Amino acid sequence: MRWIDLRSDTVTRPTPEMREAMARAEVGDDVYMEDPTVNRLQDRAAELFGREAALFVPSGTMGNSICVKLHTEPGQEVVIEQNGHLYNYEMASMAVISGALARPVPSEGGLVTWTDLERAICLKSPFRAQTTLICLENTHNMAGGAVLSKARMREICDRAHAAGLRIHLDGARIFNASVALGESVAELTRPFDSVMFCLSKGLGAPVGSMIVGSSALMDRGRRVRKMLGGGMRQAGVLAAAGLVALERMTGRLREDHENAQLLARGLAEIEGIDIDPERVRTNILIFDLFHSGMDAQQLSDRLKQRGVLANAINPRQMRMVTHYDVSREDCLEALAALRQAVEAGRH
Ligand code: TLP
Repeated sequence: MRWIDLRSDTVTRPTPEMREAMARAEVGDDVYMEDPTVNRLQDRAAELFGREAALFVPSGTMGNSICVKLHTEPGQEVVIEQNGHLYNYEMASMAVISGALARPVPSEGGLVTWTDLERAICLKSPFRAQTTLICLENTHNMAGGAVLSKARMREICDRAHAAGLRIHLDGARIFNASVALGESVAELTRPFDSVMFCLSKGLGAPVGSMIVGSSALMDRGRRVRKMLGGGMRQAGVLAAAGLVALERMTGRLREDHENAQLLARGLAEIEGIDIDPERVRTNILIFDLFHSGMDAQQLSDRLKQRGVLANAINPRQMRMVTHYDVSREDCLEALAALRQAVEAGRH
């Protein structure tokens, strides 16, 4: 059976060009920093982000974990939007690896403001742990791929720095934000102390993420990566796919956004499903099916019977993510399956 897999953009398989680049990759031992392909990928990422250095890491989770560790001491606080990935979906890494306490803050639709964050910051107190780090996420996964504007990020970074805080960006999907905003990733991320972005989501690489920042920070990051078991050896076979991802796959993200729009508009027409297509700006859509009388797991099961995979994120909400391996035709097919599944649920 050929699945239409809308569970995540992590499910993409490497393109033929990636496979070829992987087969041909020149390699060396990256723990000795002697893998020419990893070095090229790191140089290229640093260049694209206008930074001194970049570090190739096995996953987004490890990239975020390294950055939190670099910016905090045990017993300090990290302020983060309450639905942030780093707080909710990284196995409490912040607490376990860094000994840091997450201080989650609510926001309107995931689009956190300085005012939201400021309330939670504690610089000096005889009782409370000191805040030293703020983490932002752009695009915001669990806010349905919501996009923080350049101006908003700039304001938050400037104010955080003025307060003596450091600021990290979980930019797993920063290229989606870049396409949606029409701004380069360098421009968007310049004021952050560190940025993590993923090669293995919308960009289609099989494995890998990057962190970027100053040379001094990345040197320390390399040591933390080793400590966490992320020192890879002939990782050039993976980096080769990452280079193809960076050079060839960023421009086409627009198609994923258009397909997400198509899905959102179709979904909005199905009775019992609530979604505002205007709020879908990138490749993630989250919709509510409370009024359909079905719970999200039931709908997920019914869709599966019709060849469509999508995850329930709670009993009344579902998430769909568009990517390189789903076409416009697939999205139309998925919509037909959704209509049938919701209709069947009514009987
Ligand atoms: N997100 C995955 C799941 O973990 C939910 C997905 O399917 O969307 N930051 C953000 C914003 C992410 O969305 C993810 C993965 C990560 C970090 C972690 O990246 P990996 O999976 O490479 O560790």
